[in-house]
Amino acid sequence: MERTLVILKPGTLQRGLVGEVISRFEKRGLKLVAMKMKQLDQDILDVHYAHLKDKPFFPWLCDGMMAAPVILCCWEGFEAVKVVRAMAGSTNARNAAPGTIRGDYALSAQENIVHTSDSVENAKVELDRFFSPEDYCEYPSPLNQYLYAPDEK
Ligand code: IDP
Ligand code: MG
Repeated sequence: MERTLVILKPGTLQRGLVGEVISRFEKRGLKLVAMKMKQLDQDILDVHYAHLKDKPFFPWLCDGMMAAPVILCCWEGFEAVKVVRAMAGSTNARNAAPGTIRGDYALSAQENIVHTSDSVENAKVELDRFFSPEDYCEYPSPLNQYLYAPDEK
């Protein structure tokens, strides 16, 4: 099973949407295997958002990401990276389809509720950035027989 990183951004906590957003992933059938609350700082954001360092909005993005703690989640499932990414919707929430998280809860290109890993390779790098091996919890998944066909692992 694949694993992907979701960050519930500070706005999700500030707006009281943490439970709503987490419940979407739970209801879809994804398995929560690691979770923690963390105050991000500039050093980790310089790495996490290195691809945006030269953008004019980079300082505002970082201010928003440090305005309150974030909730870091690792979700597991068959092809979880693309499934979770599709659930988030377009980066600019005004372009995000209704039914996606951003399309239902946000109106901004910056303040867009969640971060989701964009590829399997980046998911591994990002999970290692925020989680240690001992942060992951092992527990049974008895519902998998109802969620997946035998070849979907
Ligand atoms: P993603 O979060 O959908 O993967 P990225 O391009 O990786 O999108 O951008 C990371 C974050 O930077 C976005 O989630 C958003 O918060 C912010 N961002 C991206 N593009 C813009 C923009 O044009 N204006 C303001 N903020 C932006
Ligand atoms: Mg991205």
